[in-house]
Formats: sequence, C-alpha cells, structure tokens
Amino acid sequence: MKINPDYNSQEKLLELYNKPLLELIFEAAKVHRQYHNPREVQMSSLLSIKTGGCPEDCGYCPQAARYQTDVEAHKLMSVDTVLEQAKNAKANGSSRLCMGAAWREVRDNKDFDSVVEMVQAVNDLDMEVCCTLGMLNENQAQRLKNAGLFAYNHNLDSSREFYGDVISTREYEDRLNTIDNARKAGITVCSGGIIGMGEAIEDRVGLLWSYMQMENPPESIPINALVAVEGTPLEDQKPIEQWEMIRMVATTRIAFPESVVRLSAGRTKMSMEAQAMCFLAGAGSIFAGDKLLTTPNPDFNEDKEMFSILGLISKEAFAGGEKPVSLPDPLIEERKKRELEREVELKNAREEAFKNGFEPRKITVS
Ligand code: SAM
Ligand code: DTB
Ligand code: SF4
Repeated sequence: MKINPDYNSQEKLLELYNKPLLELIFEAAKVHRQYHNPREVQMSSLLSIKTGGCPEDCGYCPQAARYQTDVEAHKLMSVDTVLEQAKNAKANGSSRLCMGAAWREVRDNKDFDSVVEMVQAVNDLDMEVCCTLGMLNENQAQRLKNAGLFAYNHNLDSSREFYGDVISTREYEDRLNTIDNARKAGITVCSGGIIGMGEAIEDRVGLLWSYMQMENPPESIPINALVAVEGTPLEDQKPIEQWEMIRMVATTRIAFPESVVRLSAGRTKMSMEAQAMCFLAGAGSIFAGDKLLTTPNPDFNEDKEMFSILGLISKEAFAGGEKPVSLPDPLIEERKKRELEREVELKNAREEAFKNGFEPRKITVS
C-alpha cells in the first residue's frame, strides 16, 4: 500500500491534521476520488464469537475480566451459529464479516480449530472474512490464511508514546509482531486506532506515523471514537467533538491514499451530517448492524436510509483483491481421521465381543 510522500514526517502530518477544516476535507475528498469510487461504502458486520473474560487490561475495553461492566462472558460460539449470523449480515447488505474474540492471544486448541472452520464456512458464502483474535504467531496466521481468511484486524490503538497509558499487559512491539505475522502469511492487514481516550493530537498523528514507517502499511485502517463504557477506567472520558472524527478520517485518507479508511465505533453519537462529512473526506466503510462487539451501533435500517439520502451504494466483496481459496486444514483433517479410526476400532471391538458370546448385562429397574 502506498503512502503519500508529501506527508513523510510527523510535523507535516500534524500540520495537515490542523489545517483549516474545510481545506482539509477538500484535499481529502480529492485524494479519495483519485483512488476510490466515492459513492461506494462497504458495509461490514461485526460478530463477537467469544465474549468477555479477557485477561488483558486495555483501559477502553468492556470485555476485560478485571473491570466490572455489564458484559456477560460467553464461551466460543458454535460454527453453525456463526454461519447463521453471517447469512443474516449478508442478507442485510454486508459484504464482510469481522469475527472478534476476547482473547489475549490465539492458542493451538480445539477452539482455534473451530475458528478455522468458521473462516472456511464464511468464506464459502463469498463474504470477506476478517478475524480479530489477539496475538498470533506465524504458524497460526498461516492456518488462517489456508482456511481463506481475507484480513486480520489488530489495532495499534494510539501512538507508541500514549499506548502505555492505556494498556500495560502487552507491548506495542507485540502488536507490531502480530501484524507482521499476518502480513508474512499473505493476509491483508486491518489496523487502526481509537480517538477520545485522553490522548493529545500528537498521539493521533503518532498512530498514523507508526503505519507510515511500515514497509507495507495496512490495506484497511479503522478509526474508532472511544465508546466510554461504565466500569472501564475510561468511563468518564468526555465524548469527542464530531469535527475531530472528521479530521482524523481526512488526515488518514490523505496519508494513505490506497487504503480503506473505516468509520468504526462511535457512530451512535454522530449525526448523519457528520457521517456524511466523513464519507466526503474518504471513509470507505462502516460497521453495520445494531451491535458492534458488545456495544450498540445504528441498525441496518437506519444505515439503509442514510445510504439512500446520501446516494451511497454498498461495496461488493473482494473489490480490492481476489477471494482467497479455502484449503482443507491438515490438523483438522488429521483429528477427524483419528476420530473416525477410533469409532471403527470401537465398532470392531464390539462386534468381536458379540461374536465371542458376549452378552450385555441386563439392567432391571424395579
Ligand atoms: N482481543 C482482541 C484484541 O484486542 O486484539 C480482539 C478484540 S478487541 C475488542 C478489538 C479492538 O476493538 C481493540 O483493539 C480496540 O481498538 C477496539 N475497541 C475495544 N473497545 C473499544 C471501545 N470501548 N471503544 C472503541 N473501540 C474499542
Ligand atoms: C475495530 O477497530 N473496531 C471494531 C473492530 N475493529 C473489531 C471493534 C469496536 C469495538 C467497540 C466496543 C465494543 O462493542 O465492545
Ligand atoms: Fe481483551 Fe482485546 Fe478487550 Fe484488550 S481489547 S481487553 S485484548 S478483548
């Protein structure tokens, strides 16, 4: 993904962010039109496949076990439930499904096998499949890629300098490694941040600067406004001004002309007019459906009405790349083979026992 060589320092990016607002929006709109169809906005749905009980301490997150929030912890969803939800999202116009798990990192266990099956099943629906599962090693990234994963979401959240004020249980460097592992496996990268956590404008620009320093910046950059949830350390943060979201979207658009800028969490607090400004300034996607992972979001009908008023059309899947091929997973195949062999062994042993005169004990219930 290309970066804009005119803004190749933090100072220049800061100047851009602080430009007179209408000039900033105008410049962003010009860049957007040069690289993207400005009428197309992707509707992407989120699904929390494993909710709450997370051991991390991310200060914004209602799913961290250590904070007293209203989020109820749930174990991993079944593959069938995920498939049902994916079909519903597709029927409502979403061309991408992002599955989120409240994990610190992926573990090589049966739950991960199920996630691999979910990726295969949703890719078979011709939807772009994205996952956000925490830290990932190279091997795990490769398994997801083989299953047909289109994108991996792992946010840097803020600048390197501010990051430690919000999260202490995992380093900025760990996040960069995970992004690198997804990249090495050939998965597209979705990575962005949150504004409104008490950071300075320099930290917003610092987030973008971290992506500018990457050899290959993210194909997709979500910009979230903090959803301040009761019980989290950031519960009392004042909501950001809508202009700040517009500035952040516009600056990201100009700095990364080819990437998709995603207008993400925080839309319930935005007017349609402010969202329209974000689309004009280069937002190419929204999260659709009445729930993000655990917090509310405008429902499908509200967004359909907004699209109709603004003359927007929903973007098809794989417009920016080819549909990945889902290959059989060798570990799952091996496990299924072993399970089948064990079943046959048991059946044979039973038949052999009957042949040798074995009679099952009769149980009489008095
Ligand atoms: N556990 C995984 C991880 O942290 O990578 C995946 C799920 S996590 C909920 C995904 C992202 O959601 C976070 O990195 C953060 O950027 C965003 N997020 C979480 N809580 C949020 C909130 N209250 N407001 C805005 N964004 C939030
Ligand atoms: C992203 O940057 N934002 C989405 C998605 N990637 C996974 C998540 C937003 C979560 C908002 C809080 C919640 O609903 O729990
Ligand atoms: Fe856990 Fe992810 Fe929430 Fe952090 S953001 S507490 S890692 S679910």
